[in-house]
This record gives sequence, structure tokens and C-alpha cells, in this order.
Amino acid sequence: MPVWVLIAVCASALVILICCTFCICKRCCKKHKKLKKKDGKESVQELNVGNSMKERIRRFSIKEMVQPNVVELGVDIEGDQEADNAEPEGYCGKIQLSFDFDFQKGELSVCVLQANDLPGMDMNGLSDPYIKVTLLPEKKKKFETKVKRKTLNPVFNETFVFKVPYAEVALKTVTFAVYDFDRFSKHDEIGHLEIPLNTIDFGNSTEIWYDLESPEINEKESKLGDICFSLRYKPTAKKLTVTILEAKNLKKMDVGGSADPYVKIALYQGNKRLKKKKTTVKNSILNPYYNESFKFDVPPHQIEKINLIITVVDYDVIGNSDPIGRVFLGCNSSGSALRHWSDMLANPRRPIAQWHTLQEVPPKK
Ligand SMILES: *[C@@H]1O[C@H](CO)[C@@H](O)[C@H](O)[C@H]1NC(C)=O
Ligand SMILES: *[C@@H]1O[C@H](CO)[C@@H](O)[C@H](O)[C@H]1NC(C)=O
Ligand SMILES: *[C@@H]1O[C@H](CO)[C@@H](O)[C@H](O)[C@H]1NC(C)=O
Ligand SMILES: *[C@@H]1O[C@H](CO)[C@@H](O)[C@H](O)[C@H]1NC(C)=O
Ligand SMILES: [Ca+2]
Repeated sequence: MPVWVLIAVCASALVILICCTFCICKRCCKKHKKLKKKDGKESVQELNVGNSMKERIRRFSIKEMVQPNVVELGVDIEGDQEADNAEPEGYCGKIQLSFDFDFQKGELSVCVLQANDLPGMDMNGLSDPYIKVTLLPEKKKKFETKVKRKTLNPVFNETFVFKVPYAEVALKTVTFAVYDFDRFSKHDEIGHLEIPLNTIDFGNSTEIWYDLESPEINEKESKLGDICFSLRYKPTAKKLTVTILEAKNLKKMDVGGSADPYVKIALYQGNKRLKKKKTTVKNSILNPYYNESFKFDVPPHQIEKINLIITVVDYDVIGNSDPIGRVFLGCNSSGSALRHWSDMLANPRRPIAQWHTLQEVPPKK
């Protein structure tokens, strides 16, 4: 072998060695840099956590301030690692209010001026906000602002007046619930605020911005699913028409994580079942669409005495079909079911559609 070949091999080996060393060094350096960067980032994050904690504490009610929830704060720290500039968890925008009290007349005026940065609920990224204002603990009087279309920064400038004796005003709380209006589905609550009136200085009625809190999701209510149907009553034809439109977010009933839902419609008078009908079964679906109508003969003297029970059932080929949840309607019902029933009676011949949250089916006796 000629000497120059040996030299060439040695030289290239040397070059490769140098390259490798360089690469390894570079990688080490990079790692080091990365670590350094991470250190820097972490200190920034700590700062952010500090801010968001302050933010949270500012928004917490006094009760929660006394016992800060350590676990929740821990979760927050993790959340902040993702987005440095994200708003604190649960931020739902803010609302500007002013309060006034007329001591002579015993009248509390609550002015809802405007809201900012509301969450977008619709496909277009916007919402159709309106606000329900309630005086606690009575809940008797409820006001609603007008619906503002397609905006996240609605201006309301509406004032509501509650009669409250002077001696009781410090015992009351005003709640503000921001909803997104939807023509065809249940209105979602998108922000919430409670103001105990003993925190308000009526002598200094300025316009104040408050942060909205995320509404408490009533887990018990929402775990079974929702159903939409329309009711129509024609007194002259003595016909009650029930149209089952659709259901959504039904509880998973099968091993496969789905259900085979159908809807049972039953008319009762007291404990006696007068009539029963059912829709078709929709297979393996938690958001079934039916659009199926059912007619019942009900004379006007009887409509006040009957109850309508609409039950969503999971069909099982083997064994009994299990009920998922139900809606109980009639003059004896309550809440949104009663509202639907009354709307139907108040609007003869017109189909009235409404969403309902399914309720637990009482166990058979
Ligand atoms: C709110 O309404 C009052 C009277 O109704 C009016 O004087 C005021 O300019 C309005 N404010 C806004 C911000 O629209
Ligand atoms: C009125 O409220 C504002 C804002 O909270 C405050 O800065 C101001 O000092 C208050 N004025 C009086 C007279 O209490
Ligand atoms: C629902 O059914 C009615 C009557 O059968 C029909 O006229 C209507 O178009 C249906 N709606 C939809 C969205 O399928
Ligand atoms: C409503 O309840 C009352 C008392 O519990 C009962 O007498 C009445 O028959 C009920 N009406 C209906 C429509 O179920
Ligand atoms: Ca909407």
C-alpha cells in the first residue's frame, strides 16, 4: 500500500473525528442553552402565576379568599405553561354596572351598562348576549336585558328597579347571568356574577367594572342529555300533537360508549296511563334526529288534567331497554317544562318547540 493512501485514510479519519467532536460539543452547547432558556422561561412563568393568582384572588368572593384552594392553584400553574399570555382560567369577560338606592321610595336601581370580552359561542365566533338580573334570596323578580346580536362587547345601558325596604337592602344579593341567545337551541350561560349589596357604597354610585366568573355547570342536570320537541294543541279538533325533533349529548349507555335511543311519549291521568307511542330507534348515536310527530285525542276539559311524560330510552336487543332520562309536562310540572306547557296552552294551534334537560327517571315500584 502506498504511503499516501495511508496518510489519506488517517487524514479523513482525523477529519471525521474532528467533525464528530464538533457535533457533540455543539449539541452539548445547545442543550445548555435550552436549559438556560427554560430557566428563564420558568421564572417568567412564576411571575405570570403570581399575576394570575392575584387576579383570581381579586375575583374570588370573600368566602373563597379566606380559604384559597391550593389544589386549584396548582392546576393553574400547569395551565400557564402552555400559553404565557392566556387570561386566568375561568375568565369570561367583564361587565360594567352601577347601583343606586332611593332611600325615600325604597327602590334599588341596577344599571347594566355594558360588557366586554365575552366568550364567543356561535359558529361565527360571536355571541348574542343578554343578561338576566335577579335579586336574591327571593328570586321572585327577574329582569332581562334586550338581546344584542353578534357581539362580544354589547352595550345595554338598561336600568332595572327592585322594591327593597331600606332595612333589608344589606341582606340582599344581586346576580347577573349572561346568556347567549340561540334561536334553535338551549341558551348557554356564558358568564356569572354575584354582588352582595352590603359591598356597595350607594353614596358613591360610580360605574364599576367587574370580572365575570364562569357559570357553575350543574352536573346533575347535564349528565343525562337534552331533548327538543314541539307541542301543539288544537282545542277545536281536540288534538295534541307532539313532534320529537332531536336529542343531544345523551348519556353513554352501551359498552361501546354509545346508545340506541328512541323516545317514548306517554299520556297519564293521575297514575293511569291513557296512551303510549314511540319513535323509531336510532342506532349507535348520542345526538339523534327524529322529526317524528304523534297525535293524541285530548278534549279541552281533559287537557288540564293530563300529564305528558317524554322518556328517552336506550334500546337493547337483549334484556330490558333502559331509560336514559325524561321530561314531565303538565299543569303540575315545574320550571321550563311548565313554561313549555303554558306556552302551548296560550298559543292554540301553533307548534311551540323548546329544549329540555332530561331528568332522572324515578325507579319503578
Ligand atoms: C344611557 O342612557 C342614558 C339615558 O337613557 C343616556 O343619557 C346615556 O347617554 C346612555 N349611555 C350610553 C353609554 O349609551
Ligand atoms: C368613590 O368610588 C371610587 C371608585 O371606587 C373611589 O376612588 C372614590 O374614592 C370614592 N369616593 C368616595 C367619596 O367614597
Ligand atoms: C320534518 O318533517 C316534516 C313533516 O314530515 C317535514 O315537512 C320537514 O321538512 C322535516 N324537517 C326536516 C328538517 O327534515
Ligand atoms: C296535580 O296535583 C294535585 C295534587 O297533588 C292533584 O290533585 C292533581 O290531580 C294533579 N294534576 C295533574 C294534572 O296531575
Ligand atoms: Ca347565539
